[in-house]
Amino acid sequence: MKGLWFTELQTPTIALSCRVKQTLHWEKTPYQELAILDTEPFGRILTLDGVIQTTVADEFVYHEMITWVALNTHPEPRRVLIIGGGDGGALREVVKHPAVELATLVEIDRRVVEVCRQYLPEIASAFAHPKARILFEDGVAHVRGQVAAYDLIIVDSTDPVGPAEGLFTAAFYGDVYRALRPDGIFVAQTESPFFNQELLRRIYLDVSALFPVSKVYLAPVPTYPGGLWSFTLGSKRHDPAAVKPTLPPGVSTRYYNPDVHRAALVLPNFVRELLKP
Ligand code: SPD
Repeated sequence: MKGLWFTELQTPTIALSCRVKQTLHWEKTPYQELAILDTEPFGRILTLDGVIQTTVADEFVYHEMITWVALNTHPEPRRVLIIGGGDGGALREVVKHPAVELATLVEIDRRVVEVCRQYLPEIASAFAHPKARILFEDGVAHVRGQVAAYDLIIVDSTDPVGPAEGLFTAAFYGDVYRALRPDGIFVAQTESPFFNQELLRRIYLDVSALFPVSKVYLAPVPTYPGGLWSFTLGSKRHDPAAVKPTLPPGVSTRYYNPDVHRAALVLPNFVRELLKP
């Protein structure tokens, strides 16, 4: 293989490699190793500790699906909290919704935001939006201090190792429940349904124990392990499978639409089995 290649060891026995045109940025922040690479197949990519977080080629699927299923389930999502999401993709989607008055993004690592603003402007396009409030602090601590403060809480985290570990615990989900308003909705990225089955099952059962409505839904993200990604949603009142999702006028998306919303909630048998109590 000629040239420079980036390789992510996605599981102990599987790797994804892609050819790199140029390393645009590399640094060690106080939290992690951060790189922006320009790659042949995916364009610019953000990696943290050697793990692909987002690519300009497929980010729209992930960022639309982590936001719009909940945005379109809640009748009036006025106050939205995003935990993590330092590349800005989830924020870009949330501020599109006309009902959103304030989108608070809590990111522990300031450098992720600064570097993405510089190198990934199409993803990091909403940091200066008038509805956006950016806090550089620990998401777990932020949520612990809130009571009935948010309509939606979206956890757009890295994998459950290092800085993000606390975002995958039952204690954190309890704090999220308290931080949500009486008809609030929680959604989190919950890894691969092929390679993280125990984790996905445990999160779903923890979320189901708290929220009257709990769902897992799936979307394809080619650069994530296995290519199929899971999201877990807990809702105090509104059921994403029962609502008739419609995109607000003027909002345009590349992947999400109301049919995709409904279809994403239909699970294959092996995932249904996995989630059985
Ligand atoms: N295996 C990588 C999973 C990363 C999920 N979150 C990415 C954040 C993109 N905004």
